[in-house]
Amino acid sequence: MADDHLLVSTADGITRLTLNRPDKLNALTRAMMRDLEAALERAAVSPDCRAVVLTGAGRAFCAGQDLADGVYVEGGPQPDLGLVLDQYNPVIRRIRTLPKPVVAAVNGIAAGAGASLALACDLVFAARSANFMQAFARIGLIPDCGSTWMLPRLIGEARARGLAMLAEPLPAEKAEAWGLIWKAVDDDKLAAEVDAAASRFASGPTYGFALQKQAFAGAAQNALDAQLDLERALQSKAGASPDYAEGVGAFLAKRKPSFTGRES
Ligand code: LHQ
Repeated sequence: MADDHLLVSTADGITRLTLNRPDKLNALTRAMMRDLEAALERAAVSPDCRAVVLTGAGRAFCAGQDLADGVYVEGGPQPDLGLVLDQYNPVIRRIRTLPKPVVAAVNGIAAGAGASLALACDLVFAARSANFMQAFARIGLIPDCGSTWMLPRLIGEARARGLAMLAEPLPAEKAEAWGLIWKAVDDDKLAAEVDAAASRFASGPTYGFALQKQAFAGAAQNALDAQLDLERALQSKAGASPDYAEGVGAFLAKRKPSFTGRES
């Protein structure tokens, strides 16, 4: 990669993506978003990747859009931020539809689009010292990158509106208590906890996880009746996978399953 604003490495079935502009709290430039999307595309199809971890270098997870990266003109007509979102939205969609689990390791402040990026992940671990901030209102914007969709679903309308309109930092422990994230952990335990989860995913039923993501995506729009049909269709696929045969076989034989993660 020409630039080191995004560190990418894959080992032991886990692709690690590290936002790497620590001096700017990993604020997102358009070049970073382009590289992040490309890295996610590779992770989606690479047989070497069965789980993705997204984190930030230094003291922050991500401070959102880099406000010095051509998104503001002093005194002049303002650029069309919709065009910027043309680069962000594919990343959010890619995370949500990635056929592998994506784990966010929120090591410090996650603000604006940085918070949205974390919340788009399947499982969010955060260091106890980290905060989530819907910073958008501080600069006259609305929450984007999926936050207006995710927040009310995760924590309800009242809290979603409070976070968005007051734009105050929400400490990781409260984020966990509210159900915004999976888990707040001691700062010095974050890496180990995330590694343990990612390793578990990397040796898990990858295809089944992909189907789970499809089921949850469907549930966001379906009534129960339609969701039951969707579950039936997806479960038929899961049940035809070698990992189902392996899982049940291992259970009955009282041994540890060895999942390939494959569809067939
Ligand atoms: C930054 C940033 C930053 C540039 C810290 N940009 N440099 C927007 C537009 C377009 C379309 C897509 O959608 C979006 C969505 C968004 O993400 S809007 C929200 C953008 N983010 C923000 O408004 C947050 C701005 N940052 C902050 O409020 C603070 O930095 C927080 C509260 C995150 C952290 O505060 P501190 O711990 O006090 O750190 P700091 O402010 O001193 O920042 C450290 C450095 O990072 C500093 O640079 P410098 O060269 O002075 O040391 C900041 O300028 C830089 N930085 N965020 N978003």
